[in-house]
Amino acid sequence: MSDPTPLPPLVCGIDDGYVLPLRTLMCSIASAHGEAVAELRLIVLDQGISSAGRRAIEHDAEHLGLATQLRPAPVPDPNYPVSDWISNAVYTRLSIPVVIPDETRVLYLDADTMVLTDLRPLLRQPLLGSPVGAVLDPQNPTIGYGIALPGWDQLGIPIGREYFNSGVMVLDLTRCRQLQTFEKAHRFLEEHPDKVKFWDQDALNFAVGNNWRRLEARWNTFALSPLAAQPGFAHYAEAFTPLEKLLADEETAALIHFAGPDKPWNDDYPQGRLGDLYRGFLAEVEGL
Ligand SMILES: [Mn+2]
Repeated sequence: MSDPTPLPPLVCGIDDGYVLPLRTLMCSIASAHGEAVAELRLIVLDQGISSAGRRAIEHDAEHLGLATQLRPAPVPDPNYPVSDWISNAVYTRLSIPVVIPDETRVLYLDADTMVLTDLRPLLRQPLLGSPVGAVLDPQNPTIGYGIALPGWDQLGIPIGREYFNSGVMVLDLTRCRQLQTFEKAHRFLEEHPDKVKFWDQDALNFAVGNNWRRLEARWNTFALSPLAAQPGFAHYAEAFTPLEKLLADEETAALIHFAGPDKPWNDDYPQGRLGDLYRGFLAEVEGL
């Protein structure tokens, strides 16, 4: 017998530039769940998606049998720091408690992820009172030994504290509201824009402190093998998260995260198993 309790929704947040990755992620979700896709719900935080983009998402949702709702998200504060390949849309996830006041728990997924197995165990993962469940960031696992939260010493954060990746998060929104987690993240970005390296992720780690539930690495496994094969690749966190283990994690991953500037929907993405898998879902989108 399956659990009759309705599952919390999945949540993504995108601007118009990420419509195709989102549709590819939706394909991977449908493929990983078979008929159980009918138990899932997806809420898309709409950060200025074009009407053609919205139509495409709704069309795919219907064909995949994935109940999908688009909700307008407020424009992030234009003064929040952005850099490199990252647009202001990275802060869309910080509007979750405001745009989704009607849920007590959600699973947030970045649009640069690919789902390979059933997400239902993750949707039901107990957080034991923590506001956030997440996976240790494989490239910046601890404060002071990577480049995350560069102002950590002035902010009073102890060296060596563990740091999570914000691309996959189970959020207990009731706890977040009690602890004012998102308010603290916003205040951090307003007060300390000079101490931000990883955008929303630094802000959420600052706000949450050490009070986050550690999830298994398979729920947010970075696609590192295609990058590790490139000349000039360096892994700075070897002492905490050995590269050999991270590469082995790809074999058992439930969810692959294409973090960083190299994206598998671009033609220059390195060849390999993960890129091939992604391109399979991309081709499926074109056929829907
Ligand atoms: Mn990401």
